[in-house]
Amino acid sequence: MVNSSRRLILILGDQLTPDLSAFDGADPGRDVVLMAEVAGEAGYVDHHKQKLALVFAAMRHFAAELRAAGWTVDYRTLPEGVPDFATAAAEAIARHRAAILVVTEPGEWRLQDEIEGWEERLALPVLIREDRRFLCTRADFAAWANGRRSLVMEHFYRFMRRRPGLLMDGDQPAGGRWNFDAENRKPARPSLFMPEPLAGADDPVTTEVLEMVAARFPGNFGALTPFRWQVTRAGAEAARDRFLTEALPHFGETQDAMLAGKPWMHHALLSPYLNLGLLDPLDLCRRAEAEYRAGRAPLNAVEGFIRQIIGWREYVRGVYWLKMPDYSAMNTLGATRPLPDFYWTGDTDMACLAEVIGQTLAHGYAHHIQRLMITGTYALLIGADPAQVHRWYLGVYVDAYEWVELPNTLGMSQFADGGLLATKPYAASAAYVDRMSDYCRGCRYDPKQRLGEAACPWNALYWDFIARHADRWAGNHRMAVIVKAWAAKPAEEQAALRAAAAAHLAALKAYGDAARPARPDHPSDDRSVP
Ligand code: FAD
Ligand code: DLZ
Repeated sequence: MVNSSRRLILILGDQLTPDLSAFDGADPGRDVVLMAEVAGEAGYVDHHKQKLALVFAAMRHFAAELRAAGWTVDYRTLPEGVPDFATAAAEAIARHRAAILVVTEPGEWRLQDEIEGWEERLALPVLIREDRRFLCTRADFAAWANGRRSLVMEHFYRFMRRRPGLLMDGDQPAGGRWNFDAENRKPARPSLFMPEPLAGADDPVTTEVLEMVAARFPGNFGALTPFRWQVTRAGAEAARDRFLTEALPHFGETQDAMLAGKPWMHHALLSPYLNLGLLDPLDLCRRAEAEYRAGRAPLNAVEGFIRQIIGWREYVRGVYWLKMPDYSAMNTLGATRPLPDFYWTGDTDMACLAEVIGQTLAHGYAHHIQRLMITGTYALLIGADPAQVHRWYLGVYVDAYEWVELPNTLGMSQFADGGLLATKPYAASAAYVDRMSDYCRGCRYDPKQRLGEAACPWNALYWDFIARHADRWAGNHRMAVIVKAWAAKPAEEQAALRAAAAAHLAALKAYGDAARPARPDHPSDDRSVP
C-alpha cells in the first residue's frame, strides 16, 4: 500500500548541500532520500576519470553524512547502478511506497526537461523546487535581462555587488571603484611563491571509488591518479581556508599568467566544490572580503575574486537558463572542423597546447586563461565545431557542468552566440601567449615569426581567422582596427599567411581514429562528429 504522505527526495550528484530546498518540510522519520550513480550520467560525455571519482566519492560521503543525521538513504552504486534517473526513481517509489517525489531544480536543461515529464511517466506528483544555492534566481536574472539591448556582465556585477552588500562602503564600492583589473593580470614572476594544493582525499570510500572507476571506465579521458581532490565538506573547507590564507593575496596579480609546470598558480581550485554544493558561494565571498577588511589581502585581489563568483559564475548561469535550449545549437561563425586528435593526447609540437592539454589529462584542471586563451583560442582560430568543443570541455574538467561550461565555451570562448557574452572574439596571435606565459621558451616554434619553417602556426591561423570573417568584423568597432591592419598587408603577404594556415589545417588529424581504443559501451564515444 502507498504511504499516503511519504516523500522520495531525489538528490543529484551536484546537490550535496544539507539545506537544499528539496529537504524543506521533509521528515527523516517518514521520508526517504534517493541518490543514484547512473550509467547514463556517467556516459553522456567522455568525463575525465578524476571527475567521475570526485562526483561518486563526494556523493557516497554525502549519503553517509545524511545517514548520520538520521535520514534513510536509498543509494544505488555503480558498477551495477541504474541506466537513468527515471528508472532509479521508479524502483525507489515502488520499494518505499512513496506518494510524492521532490527534487531541487537540476543544473542542466536536458535533465530539467526529462524531470518535467516524470509526473506522467511515474504516475505521482513531482515537486521541482528552486535551487537557492545561487545568489540570483533564474527569474531574477530574466527580470534583470528584460528590456536590455545587451547583457553586459559588468552591469550585472554591480547589481550583484549591491544586493548582498559585498565589498560596499555604504552605497559606494570599497576603494571607490567597482573593478580593479587595471592592477591585475600581469605576466607571472616565476620567483613568486605558489602554494601547492592540499593532498587529495585517500579515505576508504574514495579508495573504493577509485578502484571502481579504474575498472569500469578504463578508456575515459585522463589519468585517475594522483587524485588531488577533496570529497567532503570538511575537505572542501580546508581547501578554501588554504586558498584564502596562502593564494588569495596574489590572486588578481597572476590571474592571467601561465607558467610551464605550474598548473595551480594562485587560483582557488574551488570550482569543483562550489559546483557540487560543498561550499556556499556567498559564504566564500564574505570570507574573502573579511581577508581584505582585516588587511591580509589587497583589494585588487579580493575584488577580482569576488567578481568571478558573484559576477561571472552567476551571470553565465543566468544566460544559460535564459537562452536554453536554443543556445546549445548556436554556431554563428559556421565552424565545422573536427577538434584535432591531440586534444585527447597532448601530443603536439606546439608547447602551449601540449602543456595545457597535458595538465588537463593529468589533473582535470586548467585555470581560466588556459581554457580561454590556449585550448579555446586555438579551437576558435582553426574553426572547430563549437558543439564538439563544448563536449570536450564538458568532459575534461572536474568542475564541468553544462550550466557553467556551455556559456563559457560556446559564448565566451568560441563566439558561437554571435557576441552575446563577449563583445569581441578571444582571438590572439602567438604574441599574446608569449607575453602571458613562458610556454614559447620551450617551443620549437618562434612566436615572433609569421612565416617560414620556424614560425609559430598561431600567427598565420590568427590572420586567416580575421580574413575568413573580415566582413563580420568590419561591423565590430573593437575588431575593425584589426581588419584594417589585415587589409593594409601586401597581397603577397596575405596570400603567404593564408597558405601557411591552410597547410597547418590540412595536416591536422581528427580525433578518434588512432588516439584511443573504441568503446562501444560508451555512449559519448561519438566519432561521427564532423
Ligand atoms: P579561480 O580562477 O580561482 O576563480 C574563482 C572562482 O570563480 C572559480 O572557482 C569559479 O567558481 C568562479 N569563476 C571564475 N571564472 C568563471 C567563469 N568564467 N564562469 C563561471 N565561474 C567562474 N567553470 C566551471 O566552474 N565549470 C566549467 O565547466 C567551466 N568551463 C569553462 C570552459 C571554458 C572554455 C572557459 C573559458 C571557462 C570555463 N569555466 C568553467 C570558468 C573558469 O575557467 C573556471 O571556473 C575556473 O578555471 C575554475 O578554477 P578555480 O576554482 O581555480 O578558479
Ligand atoms: C556529473 C555526474 C555524473 C558523472 N554522474 C552522476 C550520477 O551518477 N548521479 C548523479 O546524481 N549525478 C551525477 N552527475 C551530476 C549530474 O550530471 C548533474 O546533477 C546534472 O548534470 C545536473 O547538473
